[in-house]
Amino acid sequence: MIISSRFGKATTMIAQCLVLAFFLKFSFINSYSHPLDPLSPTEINKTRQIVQQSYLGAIPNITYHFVDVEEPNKNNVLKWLSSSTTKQKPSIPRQAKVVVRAKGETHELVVDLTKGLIVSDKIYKGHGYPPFTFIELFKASKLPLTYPKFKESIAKRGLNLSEISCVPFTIGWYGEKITRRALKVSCFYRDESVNIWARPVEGITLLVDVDLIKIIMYNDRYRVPMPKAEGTNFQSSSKESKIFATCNISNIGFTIKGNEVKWGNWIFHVGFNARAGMIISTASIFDDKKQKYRRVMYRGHVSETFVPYMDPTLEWYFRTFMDVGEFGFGRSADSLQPKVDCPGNAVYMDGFMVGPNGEVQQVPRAICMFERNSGNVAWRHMEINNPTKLIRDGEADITLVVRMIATVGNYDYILDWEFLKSGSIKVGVALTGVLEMKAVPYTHKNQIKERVFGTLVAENTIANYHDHLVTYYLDLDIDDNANSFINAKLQKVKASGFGTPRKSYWTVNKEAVKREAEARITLGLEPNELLIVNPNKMTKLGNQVGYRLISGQPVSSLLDDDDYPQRRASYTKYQVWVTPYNKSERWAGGFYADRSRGDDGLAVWSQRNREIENTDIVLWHTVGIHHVPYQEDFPVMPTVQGGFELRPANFFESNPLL
Ligand SMILES: *[C@@H]1O[C@H](CO)[C@@H](O)[C@H](O)[C@H]1NC(C)=O
Ligand SMILES: *[C@@H]1O[C@H](CO)[C@@H](O)[C@H](O)[C@H]1NC(C)=O
Ligand SMILES: *[C@@H]1O[C@H](CO)[C@@H](O)[C@H](O)[C@H]1NC(C)=O
Ligand SMILES: *[C@@H]1O[C@H](CO)[C@@H](O)[C@H](O)[C@H]1NC(C)=O
Ligand SMILES: *[C@@H]1O[C@H](CO)[C@@H](O)[C@H](O)[C@H]1NC(C)=O
Ligand SMILES: [Cu+2]
Repeated sequence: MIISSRFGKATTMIAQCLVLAFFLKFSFINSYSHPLDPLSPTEINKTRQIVQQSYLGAIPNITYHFVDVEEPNKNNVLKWLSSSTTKQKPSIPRQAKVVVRAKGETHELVVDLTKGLIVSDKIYKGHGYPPFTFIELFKASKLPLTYPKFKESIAKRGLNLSEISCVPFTIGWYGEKITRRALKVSCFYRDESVNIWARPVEGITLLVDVDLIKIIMYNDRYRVPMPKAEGTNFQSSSKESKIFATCNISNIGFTIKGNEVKWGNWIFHVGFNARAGMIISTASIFDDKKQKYRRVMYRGHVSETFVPYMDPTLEWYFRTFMDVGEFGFGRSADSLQPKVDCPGNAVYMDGFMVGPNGEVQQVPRAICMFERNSGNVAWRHMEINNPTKLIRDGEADITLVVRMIATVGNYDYILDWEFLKSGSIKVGVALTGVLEMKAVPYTHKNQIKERVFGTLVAENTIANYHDHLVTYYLDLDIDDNANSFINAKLQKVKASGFGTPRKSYWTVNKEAVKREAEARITLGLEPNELLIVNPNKMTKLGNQVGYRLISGQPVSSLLDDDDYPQRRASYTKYQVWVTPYNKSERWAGGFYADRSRGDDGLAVWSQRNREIENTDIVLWHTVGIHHVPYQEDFPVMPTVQGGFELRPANFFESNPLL
């Protein structure tokens, strides 16, 4: 417990904290299970065992690229959840989806953990590859250090080879007929700085064939001065006043049973996998008036993240990352630092996934959960128009936050799901970390005569322009599966025939969207309200029950439709899509994102133009920023906040807070 004693009150503060902590009613019960639970360490071990005992085990050096719980049949999960006794619960086979590579082929397996068998084994023949294992990434990053031409390049630059760190980058797809699993490796200079990104060894391109673990192309085109180390460090010596105070822990409390969380009027399930990271499932809210839990969301998680850099030169053009599919937010999940990443009252969950050889990898404190007194007002009012007394009332906005942080190379994505007692869910994406920087000869802006692709943020350092487009998968089920999507347009009407001097007003035209094509929405062009409603359920007053998407600042990719990275991430042209539910359609950029060609993914599925009215539908929403760097983003950038809100819209009979 770290409490500042600057005010000489340390003892009393400790006493208060203990008293408050006593009221914190959270508890863990580990034995509980839920069909959407992530695979436990034991289950990951067992998966490996089953695979190794099959014919695959006889193949030397098979590598594990993905292991997750095989998505169970949704209707069975819902039946399982709604049955009160074990007898009534449908049996849901506990199965793992496994992607391994053996003899240069990608195998997709379904492993039944109860039967102890591989129940499905397919070789994937399409384009694209699963993410690299961390051993492959590690080996690729070490190759330059023993490569004679690279050593020569480093010596020519007068740099010390033992101070070089190299980082592997995925390379996208640029129309090649045949692709290999390959990475480009960029190298950086530490030498008195921990901020490697600030000191790139510019001008070198180095291509690694990952199956061969071999450099297959090397090009040293130009030399520029190494940016200086001074001013690049981001570590701070003093932590005082940089952490959350332990007090005040509020006393409402929450319960965690296995992976299921109960807080306020909410109940939901928190999962984790290597790809999406944190996954929120089966979220329902208790309706006081109806005295029952009502369904809001079946599953929600990050689906893909597109980060294209805007520098078309030889050493940079390929940097057009799809962080979720190529690396994985779960695999990039960092252990949360108590009181820095999450406040003192947070509780933590570990994450588990598979390592390159099928072993269990644990991320301690991958997810945190905490109650937050946001300092906001949940509602308030003062009424002066009562003859006898003035009335003033209100409520503080106390919320529950579930958080993880993915550090994908240079960037840190802080991903929040915040539950409000008003029924809102706020999804937060905050960006911090270090910019990707390019070394240049210039120390002042007035020296720059050629085209550059970013901002001069330090001497000899340009931070290149780029986007962060984070796409969410939101399988909302408002009161049941059968839902419709409404793009309610606000339209101006001429006011005539009313006998008043008003000339105009606006009204709302609500119409359910019939098919996928009309559900591709560019936000910000016209005022509109986006709703997911249940057309079969009305409030007592006859309004369709629903939830509304309140988007953040609209952002979409500005690249040409036929530019290669854009073809792979074509779903980023619209901020909103709606598709009918299909359990295998979850990854907006396609499952095999590495070197993908855009032939799988949201934009392709939506081309079928299926009906989406009064059926089980999924909402996709992209948030993010066009990142124009500024000097303040150097050497490490202050967090930029973004996100969106899902807010009840005629879901309750009246304000649920009262
Ligand atoms: C998984 O297997 C490894 C090696 O076989 C063992 O050391 C570890 O304890 C196992 N973990 C669990 C949770 O079963
Ligand atoms: C398997 O890996 C070992 C050790 O990394 C290596 O010596 C061996 O050549 C590999 N075998 C094949 C068939 O790739
Ligand atoms: C290079 O770096 C290593 C360790 O980082 C150091 O021991 C060595 O003295 C350096 N060599 C030169 C020539 O500066
Ligand atoms: C904690 O909250 C209680 C009640 O809201 C208040 O009386 C107390 O002063 C707070 N303590 C600290 C250290 O902020
Ligand atoms: C579900 O999606 C996959 C992938 O897009 C597709 O192949 C399959 O036909 C779809 N199933 C249904 C029932 O539409
Ligand atoms: Cu950025």
